[in-house]
Amino acid sequence: MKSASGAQKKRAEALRKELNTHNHQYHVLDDPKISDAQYDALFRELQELEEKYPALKSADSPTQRVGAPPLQNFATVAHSVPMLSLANAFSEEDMQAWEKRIADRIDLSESDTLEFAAEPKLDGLAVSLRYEDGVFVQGATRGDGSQGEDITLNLRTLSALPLTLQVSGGKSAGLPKELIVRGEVFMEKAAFTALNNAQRKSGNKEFANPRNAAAGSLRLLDSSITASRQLSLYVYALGDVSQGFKVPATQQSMLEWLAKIGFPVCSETKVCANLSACFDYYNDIQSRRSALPYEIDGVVFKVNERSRQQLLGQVSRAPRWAIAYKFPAEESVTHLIEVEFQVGRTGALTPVARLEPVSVGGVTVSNATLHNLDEITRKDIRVNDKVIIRRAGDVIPEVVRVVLDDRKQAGTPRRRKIKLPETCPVCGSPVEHSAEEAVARCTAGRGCPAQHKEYVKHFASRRAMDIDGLGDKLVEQLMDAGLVKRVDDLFALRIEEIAELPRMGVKSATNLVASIEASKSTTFARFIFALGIREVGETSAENLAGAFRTVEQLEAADVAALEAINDIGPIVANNIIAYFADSNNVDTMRALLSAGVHWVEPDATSTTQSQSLDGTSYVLTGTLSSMTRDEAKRLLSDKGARVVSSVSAKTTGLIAGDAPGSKLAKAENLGVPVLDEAQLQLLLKS
Ligand code: JCF
Repeated sequence: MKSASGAQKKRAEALRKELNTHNHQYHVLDDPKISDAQYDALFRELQELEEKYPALKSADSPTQRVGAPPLQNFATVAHSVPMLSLANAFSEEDMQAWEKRIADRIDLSESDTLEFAAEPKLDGLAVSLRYEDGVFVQGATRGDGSQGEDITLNLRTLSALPLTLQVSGGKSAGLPKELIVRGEVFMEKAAFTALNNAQRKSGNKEFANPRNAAAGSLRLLDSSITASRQLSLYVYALGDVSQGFKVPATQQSMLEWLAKIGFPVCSETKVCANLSACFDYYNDIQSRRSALPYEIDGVVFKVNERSRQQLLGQVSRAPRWAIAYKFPAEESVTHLIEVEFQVGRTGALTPVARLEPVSVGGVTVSNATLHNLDEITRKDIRVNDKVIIRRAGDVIPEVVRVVLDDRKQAGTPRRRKIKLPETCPVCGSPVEHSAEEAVARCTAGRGCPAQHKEYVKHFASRRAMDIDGLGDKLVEQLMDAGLVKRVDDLFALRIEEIAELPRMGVKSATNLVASIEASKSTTFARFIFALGIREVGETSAENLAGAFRTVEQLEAADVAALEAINDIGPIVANNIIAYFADSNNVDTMRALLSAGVHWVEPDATSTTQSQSLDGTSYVLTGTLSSMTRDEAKRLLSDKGARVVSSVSAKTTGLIAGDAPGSKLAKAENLGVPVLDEAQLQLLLKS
């Protein structure tokens, strides 16, 4: 075999260095400097060189991230500095007690303050990473804290893990000879969903949660499978560091140093000046929990000064200087008492689990959605099962899975399979379950009281007629009392009759009548959306309102005319025809118009003037502070812009609010301009 020339050796080294830098730009800094294609070309060049001259291969080569031949078993790694776990706090009182224990031990003088470093507590797998002369040489799991498993080959496949560390200004002068860094390997929510979809399609076992998916992926003997999983990493602590190396004095400056030499560090870390600032941080993170791209189960607080950490030391396996302030659990176990079917606006039957009440994420839950029958079958859920309930953020609680082991327990109640009812549980009409659809439906249409009630709720809702103060509960009360039999009855309601309802009074009744009156002045698009035609959502309603100027024109349209409209296909076109073919619908619509529902016909001059964003397309990501994303979408559409959901090279701009998702990286990658909220405001004023 030929050996590589000096020039080839140099080239391989240069390629490795360049690829490692771009990898860091992309996966750690979220700031790619070259295109994917350029990266691939460099990667292939290195791969070819290494294949031709295997002697050029090195353990820190980016080509080694693709995985190595499978292992028989993992070797054991001894942690010379033990990997600690964390004590937990569950309340502000627990936190106050923790602070007091610290203050008692370090003798704070009057003027002394106790600073804390805060970071989200990631729900993943703790790892220890060893670097020698700036090169990654070994990685291990926590194991029991003093001994873990050698998972070096698996860790090498993580794109965010630096294979070589960066030092500005030459050689490894700025680095300790030996450096052990600790952190958490985790899977982002989006990667987890994608993985489970792929597992389902290929008939493989799905993972219960991102934590299990991350742990399962890291503990595979075949690292080429690990390479195919999208695992992320954040580092947060040090293990051994060579004698004599000066480690930064605080937790926060240590994290900054780790980031500087190439490690991924969570961008949410922050210094809190006192305990009250810690509580603010905790509350802020908790409120943004569901919008974060990864799962967290609390906040880790650490005494910021490392000298004080040393002074405090540890008890058994947990440091005195750190604590995990946990969020209330989002998952709980309870007993599934019964399954009932709820009838929605379109007649869809949704199975709902009646549960023994249980606290989930700090809220008592006694109902949870089971989505549809396919989901029930897939998860094999039966009445009397022990089930795991999940309530993430503000979403409706759902049944995640069955505790299967409980079925084997003697003395537990008999399980019963869940069957779809043959008739509607509300009106008794036949239920239809077509082969193409996951959902089963009541066939009675608005003749079914349940469907009708849901329709009135839709009519009053914010995106439809926007009747302020008329929520779901009040609609139920009005309909149960017989005051509203059809939507147009809303416009004939009198203050006295509303005031009679439970929990209402003259004042709230007066307000309600005023907002019903105010809702009469609407837009054609909202009116069309409020009619509740099957599958005519807000966007279709807007397109229809733009294409037809009056109700009469819309009513008279045939399938061809409807299908000519942007985003209206044959199914929706037929739904519209069917809607106007039903005389009940037409009567109701006429009654609404006679009751005074109206809108201003857009005139030709104002449209041309306001369509300044015609022909542009925007994507929204993250949280805006001055308006909701829906409002931003409407304001942009009003100016003629198209608001789409994913970034492509053709996108005019990405509008990024707080905590933007992966769309930001994609936009930057494609060179799509990124606008912040202030720039959005300017755009809307233009
Ligand atoms: O995010 C975590 N799961 C996490 C775990 C963060 C930390 O800063 C930790 C930790 C476990 C031990 N720090 C220590 C000392």
